[in-house]
Amino acid sequence: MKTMTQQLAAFGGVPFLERPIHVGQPTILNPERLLQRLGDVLRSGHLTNHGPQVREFEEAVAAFVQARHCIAICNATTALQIVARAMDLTGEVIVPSFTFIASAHALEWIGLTPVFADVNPETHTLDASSVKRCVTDKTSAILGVHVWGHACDVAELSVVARQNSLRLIFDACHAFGCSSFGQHVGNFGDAEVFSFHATKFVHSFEGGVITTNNDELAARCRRLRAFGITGLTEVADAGINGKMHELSAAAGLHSLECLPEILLANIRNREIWAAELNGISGLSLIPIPVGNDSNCQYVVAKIDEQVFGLHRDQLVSILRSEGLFVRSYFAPGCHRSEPYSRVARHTPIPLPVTDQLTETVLQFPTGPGVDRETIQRTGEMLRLIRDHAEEIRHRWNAVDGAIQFHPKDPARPTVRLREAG
Ligand code: T4K
Repeated sequence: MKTMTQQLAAFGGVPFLERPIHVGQPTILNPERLLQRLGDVLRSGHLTNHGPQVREFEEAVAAFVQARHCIAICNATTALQIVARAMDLTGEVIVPSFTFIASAHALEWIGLTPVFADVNPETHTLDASSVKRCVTDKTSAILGVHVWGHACDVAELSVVARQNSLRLIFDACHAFGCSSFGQHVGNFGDAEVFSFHATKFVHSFEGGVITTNNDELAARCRRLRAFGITGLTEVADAGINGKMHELSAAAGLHSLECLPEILLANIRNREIWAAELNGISGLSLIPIPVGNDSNCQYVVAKIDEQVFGLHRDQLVSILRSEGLFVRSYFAPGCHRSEPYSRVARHTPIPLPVTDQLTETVLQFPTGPGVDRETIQRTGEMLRLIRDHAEEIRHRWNAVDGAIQFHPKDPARPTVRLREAG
């Protein structure tokens, strides 16, 4: 246990974790079973193009989220594009800036204009009143994001969509297995998109799905994901290759089998993180919104710099140097990222909540690969850091911000120089 600030790895001490742990570390609970599934696919000779694994995966996901249709896609970014095309969206689509950049890029890549609205400070999801302020005669849709698995305020967004004749889509990439007031995510709006990227709760290495209860929309999405081909020689639409392949679907099926165990680990870890952060003034866990059942895939906390004594980026750097690879998703926000920051039409209104969250929010690792002891030892370190924040600021300035990074850190996080206070 570290008891003095000079023992912190940032200032030359020994990192507490030689082998780092990551936010989004992929989970493979039963490698033998997965290898068996992958081997079966290879031996079958059916590698892609609507094979049995993809069909089984689609059925399993549809049954799990209780949606009428599930269309498997090679990744969620492409899935968002296929949905937008299937709806013939034009002009502007209102989307939160506080999301992974793919939510915006998916639209930009197919010639739509992402227009950024602000989010609710408690849930971090799209704020309907902010959305209203962004609607113009060019707006064709709203793309809400169930960020951290927090379901958007679907009722309010549906009203705005209806009143303005807009389509409503949800980026549910963080929300597989989540529900809101008893209804599974996957059934909201016109369509929802899940990601099964390797870093997600349930994963297929790379992958995504579209879920919808709209038969016509589902049929068009299916067509668009496979070149728009409808028969041996007939082409009905300008489609793309967005197919998921069989190995991916097999991995997804394996991951689905493991879901109960992963969920239990996530819930257990969240409770341990909550206990450790409790009482650390200036650092608080973001609560799961009322009415939500969460997959607890993200453990999200917020730092109050005035109370804690350090900026979020300083804390992130200090923890990363210890081998605890925390993240600061989604700084700096899409509206402050290229190419959107250069073009005013993307950000017609101020986004004060987004600007605040992108400076203050951080995520801790979780999943079955993270154990109680690691979280508890991190808690001890967080208390040491908070109790010695002033001394740390002085040390930080003494080394001119040139703190030590963990040898295995690929990120070399942005170091901010702070005035000694
Ligand atoms: N919408 C939202 C709201 C999203 O969050 C995302 C994706 C999308 C849309 C698009 O979905 P996809 O098109 O990807 O299906 C990661 C993921 O790459 C990305 O999928 C995810 N969101 C985002 C939130 O997180 P990075 O840049 O943080 O990934 P990376 O490479 O830093 O991985 C995280 C950590 O996990 C690394 O530190 C190392 C570890 N890792 C990662 C991979 C991939 C491993 O140990 N092994 C691995 O194979 O974006």
